[in-house]
Amino acid sequence: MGDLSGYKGAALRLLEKAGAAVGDVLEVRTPWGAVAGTLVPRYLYGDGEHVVLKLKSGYNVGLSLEDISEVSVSAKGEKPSFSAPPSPEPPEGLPRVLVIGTGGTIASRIDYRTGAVRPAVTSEELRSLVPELSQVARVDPEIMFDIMSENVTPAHWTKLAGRVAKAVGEGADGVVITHGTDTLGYTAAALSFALAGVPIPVILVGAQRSPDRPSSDAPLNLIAAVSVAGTANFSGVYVAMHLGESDDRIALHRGTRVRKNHTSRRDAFESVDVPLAAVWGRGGLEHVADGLPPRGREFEPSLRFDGRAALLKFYPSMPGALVRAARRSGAKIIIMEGTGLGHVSKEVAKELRSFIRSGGVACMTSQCIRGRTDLSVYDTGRDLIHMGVLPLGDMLPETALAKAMWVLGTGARGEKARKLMAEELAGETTARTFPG
Ligand code: DAS
Repeated sequence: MGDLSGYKGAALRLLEKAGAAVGDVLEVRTPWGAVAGTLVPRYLYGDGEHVVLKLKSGYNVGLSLEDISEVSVSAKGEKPSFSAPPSPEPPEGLPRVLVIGTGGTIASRIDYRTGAVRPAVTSEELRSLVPELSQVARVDPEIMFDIMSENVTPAHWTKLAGRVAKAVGEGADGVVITHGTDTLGYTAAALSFALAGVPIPVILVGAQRSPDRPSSDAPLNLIAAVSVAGTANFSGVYVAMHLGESDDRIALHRGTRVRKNHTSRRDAFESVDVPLAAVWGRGGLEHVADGLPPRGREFEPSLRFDGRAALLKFYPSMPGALVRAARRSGAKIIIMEGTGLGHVSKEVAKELRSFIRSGGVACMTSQCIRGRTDLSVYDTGRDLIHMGVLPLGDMLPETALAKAMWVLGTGARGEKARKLMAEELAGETTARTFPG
């Protein structure tokens, strides 16, 4: 009997009866027609009610036994397995780049035993996934977390910032952080504050399509990130992701001005109201914006984050109780995402007033995303100014939240925290909205 790893119960019996094994090409009859694909292993915690096939397109499909009338083997195959092919040692003299893994889909592969996406751990594995890396830098991989980025917290930011600061002390030429894309912008902003003045490039990178898909953006994003981290003559915190849909150019976005603006496109990330920091093509950096900080700056990082801040999006009919709830949950700074120039209803404004009176800091950003807040145009805005709400100009709401958590991490509260929120510290606000 062939290998049927992970299959159990009725699914196992059905596949045994058909003489199928993992790696075989099967044809499965369903009410909506025949489905052909390669049988992939189930993971340890999977049920006994499904058969999983990898389709020609690269997608996996789980078919419920209820929908299967017949299974036949159309071609025998080999069980898929992953083993790192030997790869040459990188040539001497290349820059040293620490690659920190945090999870997400980039630089990962499926562990068919558990079904989890497992990060590549050793240099060997990383190099075998993206062999070009060997030509670009001496890569030291290190897995710090293995989580989807929606589970990233300020505690993770503190650890990451600490590890980057240590890498600077160890003489790394650059650091790359692989990260899920969903909250990549938040982490980039957070690290921009904690690592303000960092003397080397720190490049965050993700992937919209996992490396086991032919259309994956992971390899090029990673090559660009490592190349820029190792060789760029500028420093600071940036995000490297596809510039367009085609697989040839990577955009470098400033850590405090970047946002994921599309759920699935490879070029989902955009710099908001600022020009790109740089563009990388297969031959190296093709364009670098003027004024980026050089390598080798003085560096006195403040690495700690305190998560007692909240980001609330205003909406028509928003109950004031939501502001009270944030306050009761311990928030010391509330970032509002107001409408238009930065407005909220009277009811919400009233709650913000009492939050401020109790010593809290209330800040206003705009859910328009582009443009800046201006609370002087309408009465509603002026009332907010009078009660002490701080307009944050064109600071992105997510950046404002990360900044608030960093400000609290420094120990600042009340007026001192408000002052820090108003000061430009890491390129989070611009004097003039780009392009005009
Ligand atoms: N859920 C996503 C995350 O970890 C997937 C990804 O982009 O890696 O942010």
